[in-house]
Amino acid sequence: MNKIKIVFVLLTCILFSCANKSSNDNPTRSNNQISTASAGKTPDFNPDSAYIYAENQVNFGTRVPNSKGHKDCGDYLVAELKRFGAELYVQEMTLTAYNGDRLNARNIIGSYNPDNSKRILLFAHWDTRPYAEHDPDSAKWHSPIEGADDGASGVGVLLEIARHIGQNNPGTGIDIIFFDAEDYGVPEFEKAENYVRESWCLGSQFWAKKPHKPDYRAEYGILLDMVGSKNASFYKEVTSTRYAPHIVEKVWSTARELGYGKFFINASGGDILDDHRYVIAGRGIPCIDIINHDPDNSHGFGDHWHTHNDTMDNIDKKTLKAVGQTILEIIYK
Ligand code: AHN
Ligand code: ZN
Repeated sequence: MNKIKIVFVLLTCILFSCANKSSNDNPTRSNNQISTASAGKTPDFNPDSAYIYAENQVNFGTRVPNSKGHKDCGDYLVAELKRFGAELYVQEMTLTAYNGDRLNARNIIGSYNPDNSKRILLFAHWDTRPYAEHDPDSAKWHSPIEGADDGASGVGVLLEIARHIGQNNPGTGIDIIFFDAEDYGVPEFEKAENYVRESWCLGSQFWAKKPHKPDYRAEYGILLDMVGSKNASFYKEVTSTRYAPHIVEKVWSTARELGYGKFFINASGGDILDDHRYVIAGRGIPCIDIINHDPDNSHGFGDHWHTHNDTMDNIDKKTLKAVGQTILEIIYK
């Protein structure tokens, strides 16, 4: 009798683990089935995929608004988010740059579980800077940068996160926004009196005034900016700590628990003008910025920042993994 019971229990266990496995591997989405299967288990972020998603962007060439590289890369990002099962919103805009240039721009938005009122917003900018004003060679200041770290890394990590969400529904509402025209700010070689703070982050400024859904709400937002370089250090950015201290703590402590304390430094860094500011100010959503900060550099960023050295050679899969796994842990736990 007891033996029969044991065999029955064993068989039930085996059956259940098979059921879980097959629903995990099943790419078609059915909310109940997949969220049960995924409960409590964070997927394994694959840094090789994130690296390839960054490299694919760089291979389109520089992604300055109005260029062919920009158009092609935007189409690629739309196709990837669709492939990963997101519901797409593409916000097309004509923006005016500090110098009067008219920029054809797109904010590319992928949503998961669009009807869930509990939402997390993840964002990064996908455009690249038209200038390289920190390049040691001043003859090259006026040409656009490759932006492997500054642009492609954050988007690459978010695409790998989208792939997991599409395969393994966490249940929570997730919106991934690739903002355009973040990096068209007044260059430092312009006269100081021509400096305009609002020349940065044009895509997020547009969205903050006119979100893809009226009255859009999210519990909180996380911006990834320059999250790919070797030995990156992410300090607790000042605006993030002011408006979303609980999210800063949650992300930094999660990273530490996962063994990524070398990247996520338990100290305050600079106060950075970035897309998160406009999402906080315009929508009232508490947001943080995970951004590589170098306190020893006069401009506060890595040596390759806004130079022609911002290439895939500086991208390290260990950094992509630290950031991507930490965000997945936050989403799934
Ligand atoms: C400024 O340089 C004003 N803010 C940094 C935001 C940025 C530029 N992120 C990437 N490129
Ligand atoms: Zn930049």
